[in-house]
Amino acid sequence: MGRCGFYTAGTLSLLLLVTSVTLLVARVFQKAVDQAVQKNVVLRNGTEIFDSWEKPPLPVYTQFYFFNVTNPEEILRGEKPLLQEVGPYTYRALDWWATDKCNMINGTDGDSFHPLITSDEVLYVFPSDLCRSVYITFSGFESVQGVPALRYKLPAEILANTSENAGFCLPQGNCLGSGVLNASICKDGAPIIMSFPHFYQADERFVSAIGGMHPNKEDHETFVDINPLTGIILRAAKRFQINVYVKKLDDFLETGDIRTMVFPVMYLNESVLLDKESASRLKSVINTTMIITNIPYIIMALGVLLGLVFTWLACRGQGSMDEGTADERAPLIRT
Ligand SMILES: *[C@@H]1O[C@H](CO)[C@@H](O)[C@H](O)[C@H]1NC(C)=O
Ligand SMILES: *[C@@H]1O[C@H](CO)[C@@H](O)[C@H](O)[C@H]1NC(C)=O
Ligand SMILES: *[C@@H]1O[C@H](CO)[C@@H](O)[C@H](O)[C@H]1NC(C)=O
Ligand SMILES: *[C@@H]1O[C@H](CO)[C@@H](O)[C@H](O)[C@H]1NC(C)=O
Ligand SMILES: *[C@@H]1O[C@H](CO)[C@@H](O)[C@H](O)[C@H]1NC(C)=O
Ligand SMILES: CC(=O)N[C@H]1CO[C@H](CO)[C@@H](O)[C@@H]1O
Repeated sequence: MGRCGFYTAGTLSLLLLVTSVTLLVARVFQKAVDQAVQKNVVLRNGTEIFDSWEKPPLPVYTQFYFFNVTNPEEILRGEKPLLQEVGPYTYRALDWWATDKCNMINGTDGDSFHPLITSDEVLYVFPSDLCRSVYITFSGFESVQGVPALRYKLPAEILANTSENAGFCLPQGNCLGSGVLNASICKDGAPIIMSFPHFYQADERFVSAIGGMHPNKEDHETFVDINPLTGIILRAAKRFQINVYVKKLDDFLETGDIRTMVFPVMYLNESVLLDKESASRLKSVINTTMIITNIPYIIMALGVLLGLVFTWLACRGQGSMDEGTADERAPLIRT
């Protein structure tokens, strides 16, 4: 009986260890999970996730901030404008915009962000308000309502005065500087200049030309927190500012003295945040996949445990065998 258990434990332990290593090397469970995620999370009509995302559970809020001019007469006389931020005026974005196309949060429909995102990826999006496609890059790990997320940000290079962006300077060669984009070409010729709020990440001269600009990362950067397993957006804030290009027109007495400048009109912040109920649903999906991908380690742990039993049996067997011979020797001596 001891001998049988001894060999069973040894063999089983070896088998389990070999199995677990094989499973790990072949990434069997990892692949199965990845496949299941791809099949179920990618939005196709009929899957549960499609139903929930078709009527988006995450409300998109748009907050508008306007700049109140506090010294209009002085501006006309050529002085530096002093602006005061007023707001926010908050709207549910889907009630506000006529079409979904106006939302950068287009990513939530699974088009822009695929499942199984890794941190070295660069993701592309097309915010229609900017009239150009942009990319976001990984910046750090976050947790949204307990759900793990990768934070992606719009890098400063997007609006920087670089050779890659030279093609956006219209007319050709007429670059305005870092942090501003002449969007006139896609705004029916209106002198619209896009930037980040308060000229965040723009050349200092844009900030200092206007009184009341206080750019800061916390309030004015654009970011999105994505769950890497599912590609679902957990939290996001898209923030940009609309400015008009004001030009000194010598021919008009009224505006003859006004400065030439990029004049802020308003900025907005479109934001979403995963609600608690969706978070707990997502957490249970993530936990299930975690357990499944850890099955090889569980098998390995069992193998190690049995190996310990085997060793223990082996050592004890050695001891009892010595005792046995001693016992056997004893009567021999007696006879
Ligand atoms: C999804 O499929 C159902 C029938 O299978 C159809 O009635 C519905 O219009 C489809 N929805 C979309 C958004 O394609
Ligand atoms: C804007 O500024 C004017 C003074 O220039 C002031 O009377 C008005 O109340 C301000 N509006 C808001 C919304 O703060
Ligand atoms: C933009 O960059 C180019 C080349 O680096 C430079 O010559 C030009 O002065 C810059 N323009 C502005 C407005 O900063
Ligand atoms: C912005 O671009 C338009 C053409 O799209 C051009 O006519 C205009 O002069 C540009 N504005 C500035 C300030 O460079
Ligand atoms: C939107 O951004 C503004 C500043 O730009 C900030 O004060 C506000 O809290 C943000 N709203 C949300 C919901 O993140
Ligand atoms: C749901 C939604 O907003 N879909 C839009 C995403 O963006 C593409 C263009 O990039 C539009 O064609 C879709 O209608």
